[in-house]
Amino acid sequence: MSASAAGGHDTPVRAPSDEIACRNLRWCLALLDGLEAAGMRDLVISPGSRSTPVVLAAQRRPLVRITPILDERSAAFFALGLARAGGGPVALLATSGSAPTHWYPAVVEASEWGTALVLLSADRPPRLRGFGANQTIDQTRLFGAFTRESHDPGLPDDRPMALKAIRGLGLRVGQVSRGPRPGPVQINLPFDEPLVPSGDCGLAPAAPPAAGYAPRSDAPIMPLDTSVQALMRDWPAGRGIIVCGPGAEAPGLAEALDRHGRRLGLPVLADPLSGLRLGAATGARINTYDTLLRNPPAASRLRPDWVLRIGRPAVSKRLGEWLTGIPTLLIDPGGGWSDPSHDLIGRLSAAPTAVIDALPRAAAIQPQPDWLDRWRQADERTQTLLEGHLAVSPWCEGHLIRRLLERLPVGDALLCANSLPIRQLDTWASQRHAALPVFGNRGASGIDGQLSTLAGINAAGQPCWGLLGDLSFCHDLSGLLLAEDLKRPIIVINNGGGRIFDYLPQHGLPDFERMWRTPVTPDLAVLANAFGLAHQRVMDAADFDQALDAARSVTDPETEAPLIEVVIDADLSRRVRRDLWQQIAASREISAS
Ligand SMILES: Cc1ncc(C[n+]2csc(CCOP(=O)(O)OP(=O)(O)O)c2C)c(N)n1
Ligand SMILES: [Mg+2]
Repeated sequence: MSASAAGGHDTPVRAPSDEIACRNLRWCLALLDGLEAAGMRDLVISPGSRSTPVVLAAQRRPLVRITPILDERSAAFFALGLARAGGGPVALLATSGSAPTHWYPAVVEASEWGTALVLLSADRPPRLRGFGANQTIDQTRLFGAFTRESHDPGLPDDRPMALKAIRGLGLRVGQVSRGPRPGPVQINLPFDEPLVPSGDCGLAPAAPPAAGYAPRSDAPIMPLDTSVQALMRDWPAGRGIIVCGPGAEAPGLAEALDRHGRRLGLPVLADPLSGLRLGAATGARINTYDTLLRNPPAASRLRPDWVLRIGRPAVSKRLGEWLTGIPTLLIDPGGGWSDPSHDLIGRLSAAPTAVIDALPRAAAIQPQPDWLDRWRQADERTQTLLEGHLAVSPWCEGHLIRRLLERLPVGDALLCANSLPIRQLDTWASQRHAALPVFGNRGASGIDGQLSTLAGINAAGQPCWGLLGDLSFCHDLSGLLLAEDLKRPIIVINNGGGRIFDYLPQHGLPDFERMWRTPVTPDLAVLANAFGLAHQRVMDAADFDQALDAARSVTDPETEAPLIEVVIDADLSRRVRRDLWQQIAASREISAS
């Protein structure tokens, strides 16, 4: 019930400061909702001011039992006992400053024993840290190696995505605290003042707390950490897709995906860094998703009910946005939590091939050949449109990438740098008969260290070509000292600076060229020569073919590979790319898939 409905008046104008207090409250409600979904039923608090938003939220959660204890050290040992006897996780809450440091001995004990504690340390806003503000210390990573994870999500934010994220964090830390290696997990929670709203923030009235102990429900709808058997049993209903992100590749996976993907009618979207994108086409593989999802009717008709993801989130931003909100199952043999949209409903640390081989045992997965056919049709039509577009457009990255993929010798690999090169590769690397290992530093997506990484891959015995932007090349000039290890050509797309920014909202801001695009002035030929590398500047397709042929004809292992500088007119390239997207959006054939 809103304030106005309760009082029968017009909606009161809320003081701006109340916005902060209400935001704090909504943030904490979402966090507690996530923690409850992971089985948290007990919150042990010690009195304080900064922690107020969490207390106010907990008072609105009838399933949460609140126990106040003055001394934080004692509170933490009490929580430890609760968790030991009743299972966990049990949450602890303290105000900022020295308060949470008193949890330390109990945290150490919980860590050594393996007891599920969730440590909620309220904090002052980050802007006050390190400036002598009252009752403000560095609370991040306060417990060092004694917590399984420690998070510092920043000030509350009540936009829907942020609330979803903090709920997801609550669910995650609750799960992590429970195992497979149970133990304490910290979330540091900074809050701005005011901490107490003057009204009810438009929220429904709080339900009365449950009498006595609430029955503990340890399991969310589907346990996040699960077994293959449980995963197959609880598989969601409806139509699904498999997304293979960066690093997905595993022994036997390509064959398993081909076998079961086709039989079960499951489209397999293969990221350029998945190791599964290129090579003999399999019947279920979809490569042009980043492009075809730019067609709104297709994007809506092809939306699945669930996603099975292997590997890290895909390079394609468009795919990531489109997948947001779809229940996701994650297979990660390393036990990772790559879930940036907070949509996980199941998570399994297992060999991906074993999981794919088990798919036919999932009762909920009924073969749906027409679903896969629809995807394949959209993929083929997009492919045709891409070909037609390349045939008539002026020299740009599409031509370069297609030609490079045609000519890269079998057994060689390619390292593709951030940021436009990997995006262009995502668009244009859609066909090649032979497999091609593609490397990319997509863990943190830096433009740093590309030449050094390339030298390392080559030094490991994998002949590897480089495809870099002009800025990423210059960022790692000292990597050219390793030129001896660069056994294959380095292709540098010189488009006059960081042209990825041309596609971002910063484009057109005052001083855009100097502040964002930051073109480099040195002549790449001079740089290459200074490090003993041959240099060739390429202006069109014929030049490029000739440079590739010349590079491939060098068989002397003592000869260092050349630097091939490909000059691209970035404004023209951007127009070509925009044209393509418009054509895709308007394509009736793709819409009808
Ligand atoms: C180490 C690091 N610094 C800064 C960035 C931010 N950044 C992302 S892309 C980019 C520009 C890259 O320019 P270039 O290599 O020429 O590629 P282009 O975008 O022109 O294709 C920058 C500075 C980053 N990702 N990593
Ligand atoms: Mg550039």
